[in-house]
Amino acid sequence: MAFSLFESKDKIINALSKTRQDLGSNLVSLFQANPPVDESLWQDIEDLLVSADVGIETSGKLILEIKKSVQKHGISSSNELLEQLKFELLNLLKANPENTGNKDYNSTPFVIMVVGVNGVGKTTSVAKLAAYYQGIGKSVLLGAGDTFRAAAIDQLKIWGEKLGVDVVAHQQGSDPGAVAFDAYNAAIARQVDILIYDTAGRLHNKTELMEELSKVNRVFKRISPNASHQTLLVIDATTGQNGIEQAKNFKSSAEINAIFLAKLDSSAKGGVTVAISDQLGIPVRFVGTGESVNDLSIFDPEHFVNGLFTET
Ligand SMILES: Nc1nc2c(ncn2[C@@H]2O[C@H](COP(=O)(O)OP(=O)(O)OP(=O)(O)O)[C@@H](O)[C@H]2O)c(=O)[nH]1
Ligand SMILES: [Mg+2]
Repeated sequence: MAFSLFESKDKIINALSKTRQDLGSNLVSLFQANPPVDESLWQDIEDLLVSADVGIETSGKLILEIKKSVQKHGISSSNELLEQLKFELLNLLKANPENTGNKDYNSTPFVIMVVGVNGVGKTTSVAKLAAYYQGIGKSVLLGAGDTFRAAAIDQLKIWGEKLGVDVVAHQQGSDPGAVAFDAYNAAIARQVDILIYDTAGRLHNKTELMEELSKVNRVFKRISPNASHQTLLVIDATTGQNGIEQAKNFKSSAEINAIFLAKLDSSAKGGVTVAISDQLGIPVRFVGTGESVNDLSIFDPEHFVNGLFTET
């Protein structure tokens, strides 16, 4: 599997089709009508941004920046305004430098713990990440940390078989910390590059479940105190602004290093990506672009902004 498969511009552009229909096309139509630059235009732009889940705060910030450029550069044509909007969107997406980077691992085995609320796409994303890392020549091991349901363990094992990746799993109902301990030690013994550890879906307001994540993290830390691991939060793009709330809550009880934005292809609320970048200070690293194992794209701000407005 080629590395470039996951950097494909087309994947992001295709996955943005619903958001583009709702946001990009409406913005383009708005500007094509060549409206006077007045309060009612700003309001229309803001309404469109908010309806695509860019969020009130982030939309307000964008409008303010465009207004500043309008004053500074004397912009008056609709075309220039649209270009300025794209520029400001890109600025927000790039504000977090790691959004553009591809630095993933600095210790071996590098542990990626995948967390998030129920049904957001964690286990599928674990499989996609395994395929991605295999594709760039890394050896991968999976840890079945969702011991809550037997089906969850089986689901991961099936992916493991398909990908030819081993899965460290215990019985249903066993301690996720013990799975973490065994999986990490196995990864060390086998000199595996990347250990991807799946977790059970949890509501961010359930304190004891959030505490369980810290416990698992402590297991990894205890085995290898100096290693810097990654906790990757999966957000379901179809939940829009609700995903921001989830992330804020996860962030308050766990150190989240990166975001995997799943189901962008099913969402008309892809504008939430801009809000995530602006409001959370956590880089969006990966985007889920479909249900198959290859439907992963490395997040690229330029491709994203481009894909919001055009199909090519
Ligand atoms: N369209 C689309 N569907 C996705 C994507 N990622 C995951 N899914 C689907 O979302 C559903 C839930 O996926 P899972 O990976 O089981 O989600 P989970 O977070 O592990 O769920 P729990 O373990 O029950 O909390 C499945 O039907 C997946 O096929 C994506 O990027 N695009
Ligand atoms: Mg799961």
